[in-house]
Amino acid sequence: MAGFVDEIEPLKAAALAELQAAADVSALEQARTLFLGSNGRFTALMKRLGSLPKEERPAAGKAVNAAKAALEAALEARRGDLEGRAAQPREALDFTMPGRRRALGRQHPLTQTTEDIVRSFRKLGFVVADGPEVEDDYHCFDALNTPPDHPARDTQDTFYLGVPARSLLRTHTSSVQIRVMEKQPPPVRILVPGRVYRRDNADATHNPTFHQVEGLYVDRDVTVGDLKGTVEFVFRELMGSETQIRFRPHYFSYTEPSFEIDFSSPLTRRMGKQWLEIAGCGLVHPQVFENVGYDPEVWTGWAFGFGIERIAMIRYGISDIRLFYENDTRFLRQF
Ligand code: 2NL
Repeated sequence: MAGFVDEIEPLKAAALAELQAAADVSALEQARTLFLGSNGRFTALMKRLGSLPKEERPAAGKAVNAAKAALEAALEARRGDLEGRAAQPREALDFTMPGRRRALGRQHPLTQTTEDIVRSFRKLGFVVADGPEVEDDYHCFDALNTPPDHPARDTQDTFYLGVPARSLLRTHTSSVQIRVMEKQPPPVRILVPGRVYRRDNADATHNPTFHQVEGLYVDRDVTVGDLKGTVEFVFRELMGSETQIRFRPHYFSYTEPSFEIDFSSPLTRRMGKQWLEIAGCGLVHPQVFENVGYDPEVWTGWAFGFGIERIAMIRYGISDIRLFYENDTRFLRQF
């Protein structure tokens, strides 16, 4: 008995080594025959089981069967490896096939329009500033000289968040200009593009969130002439060299005097209009300068603001603002 059981492990180890060493399926079959075939070495060992004394047979049988099961499992695993390797043919390469065309992405029409606006103002020495979309009512309204009972502050028009206290979603990017002036002394030449929020229902020309760009210029002896020349330069760059602009008197709490800006070009005539209202502007109100700590006796400035969607709609002939937010590639592909 001792002799029989002691032979199992070395024989199993030899068989496993042979199976592992087989480099292909036919070598594996040879190894199998050598150990597990009807005349194989392991089979021979099993045949000797019957000649053992009866009381030794159960333990010896158990040991030899466990070893056989291990060998069969190793055999199947090795066969799987070798067949898997053989089943992968070398990739057939056809070097005459045409290449796969890669679709080129493009920028959203609002991004393109914003970048065109920024590019024009950069030529005049303006730099881009940005700031928080979640604002407080001081930076969005009070600092801009907006009276406490002004309708823009109404909960019907502005998204108030409640937490933190007095917080709201900015209704214009003027709040960023206030923050810049609080932090740096004049002169200032900044451009602030960004997302703004108003409680409007969506329709062809309104959306509760849209984009705006505002500009601010502060220095000594700044005039309405500087303002008008700047606006004209930028709109000609943006809307074509035939563009004309005109200023109409208006009222904003943060500028004095204030103007609405109309423009006229082949684009407006395409829309059946001689003049289209496009922006608002004015000379910065002395109270706004007081609020940020600039001396209004020394410093003068102008500011303007307009909607980016509106500019893009006119440039590209888009009739519904909601198309900008749907991310429908059939729309976006066209720009
Ligand atoms: C519009 C056009 C405007 C401003 C924005 C501004 C910003 C500061 C001081 C003074 Cl910090 N003004 N921005 C000025 C005029 C017009 O936006 O149609 N708004 C309702």
